[in-house]
Amino acid sequence: MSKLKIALQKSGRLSEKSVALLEECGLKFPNGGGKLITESSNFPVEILFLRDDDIPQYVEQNVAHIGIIGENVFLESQKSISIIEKLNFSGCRLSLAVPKETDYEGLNFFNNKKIATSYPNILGKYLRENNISATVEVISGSVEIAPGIGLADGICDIVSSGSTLLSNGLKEVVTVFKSQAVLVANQNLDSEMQQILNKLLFRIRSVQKAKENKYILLNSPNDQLEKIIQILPGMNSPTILPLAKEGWSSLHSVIGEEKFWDIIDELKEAGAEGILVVPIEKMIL
Ligand code: PRT
Ligand code: ZN
Repeated sequence: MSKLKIALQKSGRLSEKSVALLEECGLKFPNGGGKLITESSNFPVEILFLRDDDIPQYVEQNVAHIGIIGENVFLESQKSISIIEKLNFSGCRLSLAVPKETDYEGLNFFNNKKIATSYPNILGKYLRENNISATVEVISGSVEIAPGIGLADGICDIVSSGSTLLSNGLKEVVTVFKSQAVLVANQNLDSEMQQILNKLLFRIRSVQKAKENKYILLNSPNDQLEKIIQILPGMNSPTILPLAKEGWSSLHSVIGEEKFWDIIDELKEAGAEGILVVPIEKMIL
């Protein structure tokens, strides 16, 4: 049987989480060994470990059928491949930054200035769309030192915590693009590969959905049940079980974790007690 070839970053910010995602989908792999190609023992996939920048090309050429990369790398590559799922990890932003003492009043600052970046395509498009005429200096690494050594007036680079900018005396002034890890695929997969991909995608979505939601259990006086059910954002009707204690019930439901923090006080005010919020491992929809 043929195998779906998945390209993952060999070593870097995406590597661990990419492998972890496949493992959460139940795929087993032989441990480590620094191999460049490995097969799952219980799912028809083969993993190719590559530099992230090479993945779009491999996927376009069908050497790998799918891959996990940052959306920034996807956009910059301009390859004919498709994003099939956003993966909610390795979030970051591509931002413009200038030396912190710069008197920056708006995007027009960059007119007739030099900007150093490893993302000339994304930046070029952004500048065109905003009618800014700047010179783009393409460099492949350590972009943040460019202003300090007189190569450029500003930079356009990936930022996550912001500490790299800070320690190089720069300040972030514009977010050009928000990025996260994405699953990309070749646009002409044959039906056998598409079938394996669909099976994998179903598992990925179940894992993702589970991460976004929590299982909530609480105790409620019976005369408050109606009110508490109204407070809970209902994705489906909650389970209600009688408690041994007369006049009380236990209520079980699934809610988005973020929503939970918004409604916790309301729940308590309505008389809910013994509230438990527990993680969900898989959520099949
Ligand atoms: O060797 P290979 O080419 O495979 O790896 P790489 O060095 O090109 O990429 P890598 O591993 O650094 O990043 C892979 C992907 O992770 C990127 O394409 C982004 O989608 C995502 N990502 C998330 C980041 C960051 N966060 C990040 N902080 N990529 C890079 N950075 C760098 C940034 O370039 C800057 O130098 O970290 C620095 C800024 O970080 P803060 O936290 O100081 O703001
Ligand atoms: Zn890279």
